[in-house]
Amino acid sequence: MALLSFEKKYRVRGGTLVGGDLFDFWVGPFYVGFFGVTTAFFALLGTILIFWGAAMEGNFNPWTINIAPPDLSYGLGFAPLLEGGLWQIITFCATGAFISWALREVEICRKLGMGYHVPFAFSFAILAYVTLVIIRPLLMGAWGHGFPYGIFSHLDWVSNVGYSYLHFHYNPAHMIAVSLFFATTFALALHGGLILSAANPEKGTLMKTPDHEDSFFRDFIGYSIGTLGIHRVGMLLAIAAVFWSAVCIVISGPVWTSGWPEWWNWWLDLPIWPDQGVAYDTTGMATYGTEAGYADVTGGTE
Ligand code: UQ2
Repeated sequence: MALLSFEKKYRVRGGTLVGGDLFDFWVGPFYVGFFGVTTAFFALLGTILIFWGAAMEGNFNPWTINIAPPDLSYGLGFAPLLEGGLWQIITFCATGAFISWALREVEICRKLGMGYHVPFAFSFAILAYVTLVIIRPLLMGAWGHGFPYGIFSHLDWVSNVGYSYLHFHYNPAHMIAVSLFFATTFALALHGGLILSAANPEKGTLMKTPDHEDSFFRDFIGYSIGTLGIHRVGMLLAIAAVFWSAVCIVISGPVWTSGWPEWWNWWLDLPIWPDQGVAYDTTGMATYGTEAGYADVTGGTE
C-alpha cells in the first residue's frame, strides 16, 4: 500500500492513554496527543530556562553555556534559582519531556496495533539520564552530584568524576558497557553491510534475497542468526549497553567509594594463592613458600 493511502487508512482516532479525543489529531505529519503537548511544554520551558540562565550569567556563547547543579551544601533541598535552582527545574523539565516523548511513542504504537519495543528501548535511555541526575544524587545525598548542563562543562564533569575514582576504565560495569557498545556497532555494521550488499548486486543483475544473506553467513562462519534474529540481537546489545552504563555510574559512590583499580584486589584476596611467607635457607638466602624443608630453618611453620 502506498504510504499516503496507508496513512489515510490508519490515521484514525483511538488508542490514547489520557485525554480521550481531546488531543487526538495530527499537525502536518506529526501526531500530537496529550503527550505531544506535554513534550512541547517541558522541552520549550527547559530550553528557554537554559538560555535565560546563560544570559543571567552574561554568557551569550552557546558553546560555553554552563547551568550547574547546586553546591553540595544544599544537599537534597531546593537551591536559589541562580545557584542551582535553575538546574533543578531544568532537570524536572527534561525528565518530563523525555517521559512524555516515550508515552507519545506508546500512544502511536497503540494506534497502529504494534508492540511497544521502541518506547521500551527508549526508556533505557531515559533511565541512563535519570540515573545520572536523580537516582545517583539521591543515593549520595546531594543534587550537586548531578552533571552540569553545558557542552564543555559536562565533559569536564565526566573527566573529573572519572579521575575521582582514579581510573574509571577499571570499573567492571564500565568495561561491560563499553564492550556492549562496541558489539552494538559491530552488529549494526554486519547487518547494514549485509543488507546493502544484497541490495547492490553486480550491475544488470537482480537484487538478492534474504536466503542469500543467510547463505553468506552460513558459508562464512557456519551460522546465520536470521533476518529477525539480527534485530533481536541488535536491540538486546543496545539496551544492555545503556543498562550497564547506568549500573557503572550508580555503583560509583553509592556502592564503591575507593578507586576502581582497588576493586580488583578481590582477585589477589582469593584464598587460593600459596602462602607467600618468607623463609631463609642455611646460607641466609631468602626463599618463599612454606614447604616443610624451609620450616626447619625458621624454627617452625609460619
Ligand atoms: C545474519 C543475518 C542477518 C544479518 C546479520 C547476520 C540472515 C539480515 C548481520 C549475521 C550475524 C550474526 C552471526 C550474529 C552477530 C552477533 C553479534 C553479537 C555481533 O545472520 O541473517 O539478517 O543482518
